[in-house]
Amino acid sequence: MTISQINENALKELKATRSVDDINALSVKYLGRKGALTLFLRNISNLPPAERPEAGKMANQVKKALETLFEEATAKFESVGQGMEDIIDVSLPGRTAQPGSLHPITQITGQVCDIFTRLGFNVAEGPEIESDYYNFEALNIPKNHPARDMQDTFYISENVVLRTHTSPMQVRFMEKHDPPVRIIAPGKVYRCDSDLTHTPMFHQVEGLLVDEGVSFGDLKGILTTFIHQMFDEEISLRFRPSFFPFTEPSAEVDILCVMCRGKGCRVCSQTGWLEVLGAGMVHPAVFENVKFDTSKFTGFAFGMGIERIAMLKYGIDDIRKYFDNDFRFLRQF
Ligand code: 2NL
Repeated sequence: MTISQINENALKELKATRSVDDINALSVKYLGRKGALTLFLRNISNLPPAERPEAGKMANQVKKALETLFEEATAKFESVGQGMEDIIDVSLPGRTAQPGSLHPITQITGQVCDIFTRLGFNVAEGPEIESDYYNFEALNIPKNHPARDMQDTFYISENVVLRTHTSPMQVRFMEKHDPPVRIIAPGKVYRCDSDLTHTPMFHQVEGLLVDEGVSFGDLKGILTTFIHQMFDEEISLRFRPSFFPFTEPSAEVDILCVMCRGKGCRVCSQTGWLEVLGAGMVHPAVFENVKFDTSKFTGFAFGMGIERIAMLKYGIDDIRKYFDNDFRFLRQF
């Protein structure tokens, strides 16, 4: 083989290298102890004397050039990490980031807010850490009332709690705004309770409407419209007498079971009805606390658990699924 053939072959093979290891193997093949170029140099003494100087000069030039090229190629592979730019197929489709989506509880909260916004309600906000006054006292829940018991309320200090309902936002709103008031207050609430149907943090939406001449009939109308829009027009409502310290009269609101439509099933415990809301006419004591004129204004209020609405809407039987953060569950919404 002539020196220029050796040179050509070496250059051709250099082009096909993909890694530092490839370069090392090529270096051994051409420049190593038994390498093509080494053998050529060793055999120069066998050439006719007239050809030796030229052949020697050429062979040493090629050797130097190859040594430089191999070094450069090694440096290049080391700097780009084993020649990634040759290995990466730029024509492949990219791996896109998984787009996120809203948590099912956030989605249901949004739907509830949308329905009430269209009915003329504004959305109120407020702190999750509340004073004893806004969480209890202003809502006619006196000291020593069972709802204040240590086992239900997370206390931060003697007079500071994690809000146990979203009502304090409405009290704060009424302190700052004169009637008419039409608000809903969605958000996280906290109770020291944990089992199949209770988590220490859950979500509520409460609503409040105050104006002249507001009646229990208005409450029934608004809640009926809400349930028909949230579920469907065929779902009837049932109001049962109940008690809350902050409403009088008070009612629990049942809806026809959305699973069996009243026939009786596991979800409604064979009753045909589901308890989904609490409501009532705002207690005068609450109005007095926010200095509303009770001779002029009346109002209704209601509250519901978002997890419960979401469980019924999606047919989920265990509330803890909403808090496990299992993507196999969350991706379905
Ligand atoms: C339930 C029951 C209810 C209210 C919440 C309320 C708020 C103010 C004044 C009067 Cl500022 N009432 N809220 C009234 C009745 C029931 O919630 O079962 N919630 C999950």
